[in-house]
Amino acid sequence: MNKRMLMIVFALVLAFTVGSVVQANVLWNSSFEDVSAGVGPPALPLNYWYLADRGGTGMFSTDQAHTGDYSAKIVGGVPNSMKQDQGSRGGVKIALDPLATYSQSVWVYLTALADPILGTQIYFRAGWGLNGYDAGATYMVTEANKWVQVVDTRTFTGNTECSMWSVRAFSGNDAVYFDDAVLAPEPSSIVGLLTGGLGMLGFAIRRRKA
Ligand SMILES: [Ca+2]
Repeated sequence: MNKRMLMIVFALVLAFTVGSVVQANVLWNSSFEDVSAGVGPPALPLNYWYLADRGGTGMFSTDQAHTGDYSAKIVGGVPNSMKQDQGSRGGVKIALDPLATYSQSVWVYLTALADPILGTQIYFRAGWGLNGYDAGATYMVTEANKWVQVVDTRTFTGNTECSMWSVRAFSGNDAVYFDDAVLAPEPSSIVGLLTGGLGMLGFAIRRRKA
């Protein structure tokens, strides 16, 4: 195998490695199937997830599940809100690239609509440090008693001291179920990274030849 072939193979392996690492969902226990003892404050025994200072109670539940056996059930709280964050209060740090474009989504099962016409508001938010928050994304779910997926694409603009990610439903005292939450870089971000990586590789090769 000549040097050029080796370089191409190396580039492909690099591309594949970077691609697989970057594409991963950065949320822990995103399908709520790991019901072992919770990491984080004992107030919310959802492994890797906890209530976001909004009251109410949170639990793993087999009442409803979008996939597997479990979902996260939140009753009460203003709003019904759960999150993962950087560990300042015992949570687990998630790896958020503050400049990347992310796809964020969650499946929601509402047991009632907060407003019979407008539906129930779902709100995503990412944050940096203790008080730095990105602009949130708001959606209205207009159907109850079925699983509905809420999807958003967003470029975060926070600083590098990330991170926390939360999802909320403004559903009052009606039970809300969440399942299969995803926070993952968009393919365009991956393409950007790959292009940059391959560009640097080309630059390195040219430098070697020069
Ligand atoms: Ca599940």
